[in-house]
Amino acid sequence: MRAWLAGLLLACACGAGADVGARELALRYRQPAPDTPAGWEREALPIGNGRLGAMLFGNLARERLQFNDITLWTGDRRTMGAYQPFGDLHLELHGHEAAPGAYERRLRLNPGRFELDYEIAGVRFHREAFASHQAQVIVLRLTASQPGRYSGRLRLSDRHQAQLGGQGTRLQAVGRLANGLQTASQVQLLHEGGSARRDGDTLVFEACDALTLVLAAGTSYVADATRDFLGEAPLPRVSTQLDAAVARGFAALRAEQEADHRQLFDRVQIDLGPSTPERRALPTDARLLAYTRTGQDPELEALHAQYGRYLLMASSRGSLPANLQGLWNDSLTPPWNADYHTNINIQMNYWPAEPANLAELARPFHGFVQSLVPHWRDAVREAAEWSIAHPGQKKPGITPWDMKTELPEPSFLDAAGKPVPGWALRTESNPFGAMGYLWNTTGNAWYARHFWEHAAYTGDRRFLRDEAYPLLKEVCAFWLAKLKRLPNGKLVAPMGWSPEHGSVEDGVSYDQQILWDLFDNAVRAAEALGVDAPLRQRWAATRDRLAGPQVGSWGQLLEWLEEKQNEGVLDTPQDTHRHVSHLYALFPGRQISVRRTPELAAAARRSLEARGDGGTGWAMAWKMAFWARLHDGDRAHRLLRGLLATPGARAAEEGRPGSDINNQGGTYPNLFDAHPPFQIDGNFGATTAVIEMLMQSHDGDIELLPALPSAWPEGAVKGLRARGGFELDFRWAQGRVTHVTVRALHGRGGWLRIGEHRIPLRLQPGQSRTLSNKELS
Ligand code: FUC
Repeated sequence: MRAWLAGLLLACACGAGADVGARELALRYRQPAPDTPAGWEREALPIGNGRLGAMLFGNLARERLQFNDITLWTGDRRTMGAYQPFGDLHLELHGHEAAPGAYERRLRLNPGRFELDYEIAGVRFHREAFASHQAQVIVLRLTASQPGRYSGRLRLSDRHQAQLGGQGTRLQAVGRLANGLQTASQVQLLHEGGSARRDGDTLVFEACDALTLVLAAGTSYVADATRDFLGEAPLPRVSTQLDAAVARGFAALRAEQEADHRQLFDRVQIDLGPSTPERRALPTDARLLAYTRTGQDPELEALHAQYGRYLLMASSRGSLPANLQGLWNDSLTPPWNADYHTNINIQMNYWPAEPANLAELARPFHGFVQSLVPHWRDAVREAAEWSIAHPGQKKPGITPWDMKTELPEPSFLDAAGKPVPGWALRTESNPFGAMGYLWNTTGNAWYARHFWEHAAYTGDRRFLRDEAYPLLKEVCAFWLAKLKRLPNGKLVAPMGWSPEHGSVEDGVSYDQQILWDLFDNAVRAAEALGVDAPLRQRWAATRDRLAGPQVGSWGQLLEWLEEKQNEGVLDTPQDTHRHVSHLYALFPGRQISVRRTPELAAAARRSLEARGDGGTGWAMAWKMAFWARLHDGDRAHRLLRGLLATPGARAAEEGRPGSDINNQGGTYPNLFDAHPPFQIDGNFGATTAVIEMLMQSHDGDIELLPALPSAWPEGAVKGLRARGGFELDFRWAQGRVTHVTVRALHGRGGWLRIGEHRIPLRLQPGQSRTLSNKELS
């Protein structure tokens, strides 16, 4: 292992100077991002501390730092509203109009910092910005190689007409939205040399040597349904945070942020092999174009995988969970309200959390679910009461945005006509309890999986007992009441919708597979806790009586209970719809496996072949994970080639129509995932799928290199997490594992698997074991 570490250090050392490449884990550009909506989306660079985030453009004479707070939403319990931009810092610098030399802007994933360097008339200018989790502020610092070079103005603007004001060299904006949410932001300008004064809503500075801007912002959102999610006015908290940060000073803030960031980020290293010096030398936008054309840039692939970890750290820490755009949004009317979509998107955001060794970042998702369950229960009760009050009547349905037919509302009454217990989800949701669009009834069980997985990876028994298990139990109760028995004795979820595809009907495969997973997870949870033996048996029996996956006439895995006949492209090999939700059992579920259920795995493969390799960003990421579970590394890698490419490039190459929303996905120059438009789930899904290609632990054993593509013959990873409480480092050469170290966090037994070779682990919690080459072959 030491040799491997030395290798890494060597690689970093080689990367210094002109040849700095992806091993340094940085995105680099030689021009600013245009300050336009497209420039924001595709070229500006994100920083964040899990609650506060900002986008930086790297413009010289007029820079904008656009900022967000993840809790700033319009809407309320009844209306969806949308996730909102907060405000902007506008920095105007005199004498910066000339064309610069030696321009480079960078986002360094580690230590989590935006940096900018340029030269004007022989003066070297440097900027850096970061978001501190501990201090809860965003910091932007500007320095120069000569004194007195900074003269200009700073303005704070608010996107919701907040009251502007200020004191000394501090500006503030205090506001209230129509939904009652209160906001406050403050920025303080610290200057070295020169002078600074306030002029109305603007700060004017002259001949300063260096500037430090410290920004604090917040809202009154509180994760508490009993208070309608509206808490204390944020101004006192925001100004206390700013006072404290200013008192600490730049150097201390920076050191603290860096240490905190590294403590999470450094847990995992991913080396997929070396790229050529030519590729390393390219800025990221040009590098992405080169990759789109010919691939062959494992360091860019590793950078992209690590970027998913960076983005999760920046958008999911201590507050609401990452939304459709993480927490970065510059629009009052963002696509899909930048909301919490329940039928793939928020789940995909959280796929990497456990295997990529960021388990604590899953907690905002858990907290979100727990705080909203009371309202989601109400939604089920209200729907059931409507049915009771309108016997025999059908509630008006909803026509999906991409369909012409109205789809019906399901019922929430049990066989005896009583309301079912528990909660359920529609497809869209906001953080105040409002939901919209069609019901996604098994969304509750999919959310429950995330609680079970957190327990399975971390071994946190208290979490399992107090949080995961009660939630699993309630969702099981909902489904025990709602499942319908067919004449053949099989159980089906009534009136479900295979996400955004086909009609609303009984027993859609997506629902059936999620429910198998739910009951299986609940049984495991009860077993781990040693509780509820009779209930456990009932859950197991229910799981075994669910209508299961079936193979159709052309060898496909059926998406619906019965094969469709004459319903257009549905259920034909011509169907290339982006959702392939009926393969849930393959990933993230485990009902279908190449080893245990080879016929079903073959059918899943047939379905995937037909659906094709295109997709929206998230669809391609999911397909990557499917192929990884099918142990086809080259095919998974082919999906990565499409995903990590200029949006639509793969579709164009395959001659598919340019306007079809289902296949225009890709990656923008700032490495944000393109649905299109920007949607962050594909970033998180791709990180997860890369890990699934290298290691899997869903099927009992911890399997190394289950789907290694020929593009990555050599490589190494450090710090990946496996279910059962293990952490692994391993390296490979010529496609074969050469070194493995397993650390048991709370795990004991278990097996390591490499192909058909299995090695018993026999570890005690806290122990680690390094396997020699001999043991591995
Ligand atoms: C689901 C998907 C769309 C999009 C939206 C946010 O509705 O079908 O492709 O990702 O979520």
